[in-house]
Amino acid sequence: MSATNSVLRSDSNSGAATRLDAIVVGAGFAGVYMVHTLREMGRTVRAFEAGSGVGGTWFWNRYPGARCDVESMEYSYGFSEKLGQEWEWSERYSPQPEILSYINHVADRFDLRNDIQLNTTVVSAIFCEEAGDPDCGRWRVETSDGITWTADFFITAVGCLSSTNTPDFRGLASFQGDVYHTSRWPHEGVDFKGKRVGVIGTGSSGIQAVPIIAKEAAHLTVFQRTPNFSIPARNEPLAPEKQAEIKARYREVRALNRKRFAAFGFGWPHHEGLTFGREKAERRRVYEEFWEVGGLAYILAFSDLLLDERANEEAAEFVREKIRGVVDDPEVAELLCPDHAVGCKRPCADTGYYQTFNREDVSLIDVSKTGIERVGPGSVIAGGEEVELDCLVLATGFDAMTGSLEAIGIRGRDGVTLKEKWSAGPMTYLGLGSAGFPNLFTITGPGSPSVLANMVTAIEQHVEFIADTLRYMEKHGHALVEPKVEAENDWVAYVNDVAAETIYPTCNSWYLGANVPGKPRVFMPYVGFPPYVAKCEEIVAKDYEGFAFPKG
Ligand code: NA7
Repeated sequence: MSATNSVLRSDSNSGAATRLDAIVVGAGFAGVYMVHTLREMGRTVRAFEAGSGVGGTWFWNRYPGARCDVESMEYSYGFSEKLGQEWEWSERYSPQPEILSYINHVADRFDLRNDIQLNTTVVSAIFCEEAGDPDCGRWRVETSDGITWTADFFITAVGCLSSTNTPDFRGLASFQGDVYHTSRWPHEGVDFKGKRVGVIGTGSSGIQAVPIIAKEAAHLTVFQRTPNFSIPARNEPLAPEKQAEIKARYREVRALNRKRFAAFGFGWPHHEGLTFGREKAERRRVYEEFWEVGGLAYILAFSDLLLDERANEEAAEFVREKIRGVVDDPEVAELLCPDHAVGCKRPCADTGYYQTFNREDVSLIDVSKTGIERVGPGSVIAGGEEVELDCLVLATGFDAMTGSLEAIGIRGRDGVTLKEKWSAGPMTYLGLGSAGFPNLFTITGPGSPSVLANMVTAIEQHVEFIADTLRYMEKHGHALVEPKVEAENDWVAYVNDVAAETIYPTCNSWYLGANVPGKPRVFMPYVGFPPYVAKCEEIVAKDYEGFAFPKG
């Protein structure tokens, strides 16, 4: 387990089995910090990344308008005070290229590139348990370059939104024009000038891309299965004084990050109260205040907004009124008004989305009843219409939270794959590991807050939990760790019970796997980052309650 054990590591990739302390899958925010942390601990580690660069989601999602919906000053690492102080963000919400530059800067600044192998996927990862196998008690990992590696620990850092969801639209292969998926956008960009463009999907990616594509294209048609709530982002340049003010309080703010959903609250109003504890006029003033602040803050306008359906409906109706106020054509406005609870699907933060539908050269087609019926060589047939198109943009999202993990080919005890074990929905303890898969850690795995928290903060908490666990194991002479079955079952039930207290399970969302046909309908993220952190701390204080440390 220590660095000195790992003398067989080869940087030359000569083809010989290569022995490491840990293998990490992915080099986005999670993989990069995991590699850094393990190296600081003196462990040997190699991360394998399918992309030709680091950055994960920010490497792949290069569609026009791609931007983070968490504020820049918050969507960054907190582990290094110096890093935080020296990096300057230019806008309130960072555009994708800036976040990609940041993570590249981190890889260089901490000299991590030698331990990150790009353009490489993990083909299989098998936990060896045969007595007599020289790798018994270790992971044997095969990569796409034909090399077999072994490691004590196998750590996934694959992100929650990385496995692309490309629906099997009838006739898609016959389409003669170009087809793009928002999460696999060409690096050289796309020129839509003079083109008739169709966008399928109105989640965050579609909602960010639509206003920009509309400005360029000859005509844009948006195919909408379900409207989503979108709050104006009110993005703006980040004033140097504001940045300096936050940096002066960085330490305090980073600590707050783990205690509150949104630590900064710079410019965010903060109300503890329940919706109906106030007069109607006062409630409207609060919604208006949050609307003006912009972005995801809106779903925190009142503390029961995600808990009480009646409270939620009032806040949702306020947004519908705003949509009706912006969109000129009342029929189009009605189509754009969601009828689910606000926040049930992740809301979007947009720049000019609803206004785009006032353009003469933009049409909206409701496919809620028909779906996409067929794609022809030069058209899409949906909603009872045939629309002629030169190019098609699929903004159809991801096989979220489990897709990338199940694709890796992870095999634990008795040869069982993670995919088999999770066939009725993901089974994890704390979202960090799964019984029967010793020394496997899943950073921001299903069952942890992940996408319902600030992802970077959630990642840091998980990486540090894993690092502490490795230290604990070394101190106590444990070679293996895995969740106990009972603890895992209880955790999964608890995650579902917590979600059942909220509005989250009341609509079809990727949180539930409802966007992917055939996927088990299970609410995957744990609702509540601060209680989760407290729970993890309690478990550690009780000598890793719920984890077993089996003897080889
Ligand atoms: P999302 O939020 O999953 O959005 C995907 C969109 O594509 C959504 O409107 C879907 O409609 C639509 N979709 C998916 N499959 C189909 C089919 N078969 N036919 C028609 N329309 C379809 O993905 P994004 O990439 O926009 O955003 C993901 C997250 O990234 C986002 O939440 C932020 O956290 C960042 P549906 O709503 O399922 O009816």
